[in-house]
Amino acid sequence: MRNMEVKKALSLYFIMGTPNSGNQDPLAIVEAALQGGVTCFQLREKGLHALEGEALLVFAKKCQELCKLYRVPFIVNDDVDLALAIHADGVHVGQDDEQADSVRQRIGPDMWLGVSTHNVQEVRLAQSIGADYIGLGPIYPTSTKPDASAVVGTTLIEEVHAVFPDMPIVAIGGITPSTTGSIIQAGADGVAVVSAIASAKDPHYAASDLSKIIHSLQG
Ligand code: 3NM
Repeated sequence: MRNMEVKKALSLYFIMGTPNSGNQDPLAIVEAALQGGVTCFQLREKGLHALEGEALLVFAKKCQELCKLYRVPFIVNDDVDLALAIHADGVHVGQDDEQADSVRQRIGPDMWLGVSTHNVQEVRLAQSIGADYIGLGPIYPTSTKPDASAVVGTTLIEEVHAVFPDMPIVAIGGITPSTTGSIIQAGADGVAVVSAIASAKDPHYAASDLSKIIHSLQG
């Protein structure tokens, strides 16, 4: 069942673009994260010196190849044209990106659609247009997304999980190994992180540490 497949993939959802890689090789970070046990990868190429055009296409294909090797879904943030061009497994959009209902029409029924949400009303709308999962955040303050909206805390996870028990939920924003437990306990199916893995001294260790914590809680 697709819902279960999506929930499983959300367990440890790694998000990255080249601007998040500091002075490390971005592809090496992606591979280390996959080796460490991330269960989904999203290419989010945003910020200073973000790749565009052909360079973005080439990088996206390399990320996608790595994800295929590790049998992990490959999701593209925002850029529906890119996702369609390379047959990504899914697309993730925010509230400011292309309207989610038009994205669903463009990508068809098979590709996964994820939508960033910040309150119950946005979750209801996301569900009505056929989102496969929702991102909920920022749970904690984050410096990775300068235009992030107000911090929502774990209480919003509990609220959304109570109202939409079947909706796959991934929590995002400032999540670290020490806060992962409370997020899963609040009802999220997983955690989405950028800096906890991309900015770690050892991304492989960081991913496997998070993976162990999540698996110990999910059983
Ligand atoms: N979206 P980090 S917060 C990409 O609240 C993104 O929708 C957010 O990065 C939202 O794990 C965020 O480094 C950044 O805090 C998450």
